[in-house]
Amino acid sequence: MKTMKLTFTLLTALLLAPLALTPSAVAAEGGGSPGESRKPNVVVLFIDDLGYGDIGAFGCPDIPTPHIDSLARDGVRCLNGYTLMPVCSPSRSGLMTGLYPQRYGVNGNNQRGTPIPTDHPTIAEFMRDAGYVTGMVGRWDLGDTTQGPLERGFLELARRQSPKKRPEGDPLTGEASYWGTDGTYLTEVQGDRLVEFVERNQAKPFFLYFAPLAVHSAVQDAPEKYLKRVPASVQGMRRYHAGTLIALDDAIGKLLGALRKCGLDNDTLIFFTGDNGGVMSNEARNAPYRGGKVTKWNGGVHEPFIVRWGGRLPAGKDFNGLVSTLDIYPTAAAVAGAKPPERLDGVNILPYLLGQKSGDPHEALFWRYLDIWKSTHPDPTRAVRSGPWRLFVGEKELELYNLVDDPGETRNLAGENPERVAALKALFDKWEAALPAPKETKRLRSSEPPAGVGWAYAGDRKEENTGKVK
Ligand SMILES: [Ca+2]
Repeated sequence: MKTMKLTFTLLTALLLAPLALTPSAVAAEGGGSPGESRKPNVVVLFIDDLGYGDIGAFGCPDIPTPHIDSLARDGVRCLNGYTLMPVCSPSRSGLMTGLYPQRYGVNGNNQRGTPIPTDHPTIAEFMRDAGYVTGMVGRWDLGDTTQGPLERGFLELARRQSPKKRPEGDPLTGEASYWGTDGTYLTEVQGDRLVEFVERNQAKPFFLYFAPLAVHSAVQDAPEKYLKRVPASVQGMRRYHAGTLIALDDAIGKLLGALRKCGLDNDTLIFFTGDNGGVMSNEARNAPYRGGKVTKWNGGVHEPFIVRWGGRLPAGKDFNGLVSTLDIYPTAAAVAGAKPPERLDGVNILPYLLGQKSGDPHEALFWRYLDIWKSTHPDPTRAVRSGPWRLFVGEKELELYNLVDDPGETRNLAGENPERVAALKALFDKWEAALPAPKETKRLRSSEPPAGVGWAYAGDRKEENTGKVK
């Protein structure tokens, strides 16, 4: 323990010195002796099917999201933040491992159930081993059936209180239900679980991962009380989508209230982003970008991305460099004051957000999405972004767009820029050459949080299950 503390103190001094520790940040480590720096908490809010243009702080004109907007007001708004895939499972997998999921054979939702590496710590395992209480509320949807959240690093896990399928849901897609069999609405329950976790663990450093079902289908489950708060001008499926998003904003408001009440605003680094673009058939808004969930276009992967750390990061600042959900792991490792695994694809973005480093954190970001054997998505996506440029490396043609001048990806400039195309294609080819060849795999199941009410705990910690959900 002494060695750990010494290591932590040294690493903290090295890693956090440039961040100018404020007096309020100096608190007891893990409730220990006063005068030591407390390890900051890390909270990751990873929203399902979130359109770039559906948050007020990112230009949404018609859905109120005041609590999420407050994160941007009090933190850094990253205007070029990206997720790893235009679909759920691989994006979640890559966030947890800090690796492009294609590195271990995950190229789409059809490879759901593929194991994540066993010789590489997940971000939850890493933070747990760095002395954090790790907690998760929400969807997992990655790894194989032996690699659930409690097996891969989370000590505390909110049970799944709603059925996995709506009784009247689409028989093919089996939309997940927001309604519990006991009449509870999932997003509200999840908001309460977030508060419970913060209050229970307020004296210790914690890592909290919130991966809500919202705003994934079935948005028509949104309760009337939220639909009443949707502006009258919002109609059709977007009305239900808006109600679902308003409920989510309230849940995040509950979490922020708990952090404030516990005096943790300046001891908590918060990431807010999404797993993939908004569902176009639900009338989600991905503007100004083209496409959305499952498409190859920028709207499928360009996400709202906010980083807030009270008293440390600037408030109300915009950052234009390329950032990725891959960066969450190494950034969390830096604030935990522990050495990250060597094999990570992201970077610690804090020096960039603080203005200590200039330029782009990434020379390029890459996508390969190959759910090609699914008749509804016949086009494989191979793409690279560098600076303002995004190149699609199609099997038949190359497409080049300048996202600053043409966010809607309407003008293919490949023909006019052969040298740029060649340079970007070389970057992509180099990245892809290091990946295993894609294999078509049988769609498998992932592990999911256990059903019931309340919390489940890792290992031999006490079990708590006060109800059953069918
Ligand atoms: Ca999703």
